[in-house]
Amino acid sequence: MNAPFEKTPGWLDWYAGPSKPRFKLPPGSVDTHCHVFGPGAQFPYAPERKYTPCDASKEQLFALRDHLGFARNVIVQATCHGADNSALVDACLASNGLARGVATVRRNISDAQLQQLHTAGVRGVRFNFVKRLVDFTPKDELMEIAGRIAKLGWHVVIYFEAVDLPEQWDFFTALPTTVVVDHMGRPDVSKPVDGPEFELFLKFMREHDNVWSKVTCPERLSVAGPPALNGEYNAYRDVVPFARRIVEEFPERVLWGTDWPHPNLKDHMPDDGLLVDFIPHIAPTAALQHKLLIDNPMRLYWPEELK
Ligand code: 0GY
Repeated sequence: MNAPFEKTPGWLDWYAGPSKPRFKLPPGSVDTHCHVFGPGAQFPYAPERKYTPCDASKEQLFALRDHLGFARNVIVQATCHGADNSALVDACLASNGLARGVATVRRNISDAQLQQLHTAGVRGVRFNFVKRLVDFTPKDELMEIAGRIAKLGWHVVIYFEAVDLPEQWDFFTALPTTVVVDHMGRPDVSKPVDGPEFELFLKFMREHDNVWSKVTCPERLSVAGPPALNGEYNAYRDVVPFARRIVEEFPERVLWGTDWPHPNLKDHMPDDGLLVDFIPHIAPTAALQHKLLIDNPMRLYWPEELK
């Protein structure tokens, strides 16, 4: 069948044939940030989307999970699907309980629809503040949604750029749920790790113990880039001090994920095996790795299994 959607020009496809990681993930590890895209012929991309991706199906996601050595996934609704969570729900339902979801919803969603999402495995909503990805949603609408999903025990995932944190501070700190920040609030890693911009992010976490961070996306944040020189692992080395700082200061509130299939990367596409090899550089001990990869995600997404 012809693909009904044309990819955005310059869009890079995800990396087929990723390497086997050298770092062996502890059994039960969770990839807490990944997406499914379509397939567009079955789950059409949203009319209001800002990009058209290549397809990335649930079967391909689950194959990557097994290849890398993860046990579970948390599938995050990508903006190209807008507030139509059908592909996400389909993937969660097909996962035999091994995938949870983070959805995008609007204020017109009914309580019954929220309950259906919950039954499918959704445990959070995502609020996106990255201007190239979404149009502005009024804060009163977001706060209303946060209040409703709090009653289901869900959390809010926020995605924003570091420069926007001061402007969003009051809103973020008023959210009534656990708040999970995507990709460490996208620090500019060409600035010092002990400079004022990243310090504000640390203060955000320090002063609000409901705030968690995904220490994800070195490939998106790195200026140094991916190559492993002289056979030694040094990919995305400029991101390491930022992620490690968060992991060491807030070991109970960090999550890790691949971000497969890596939307909107235009210069290079990461080898997901190499991304897994990044983990011991930011979580250098077995105890930190266990919290990052198993204890924390299980507490947030599968708490019933810990009882
Ligand atoms: C990510 C990052 C990006 C895209 C999205 O939902 C999305 O479209 O999140 C991005 O372009 O930075 O987390 O996948």
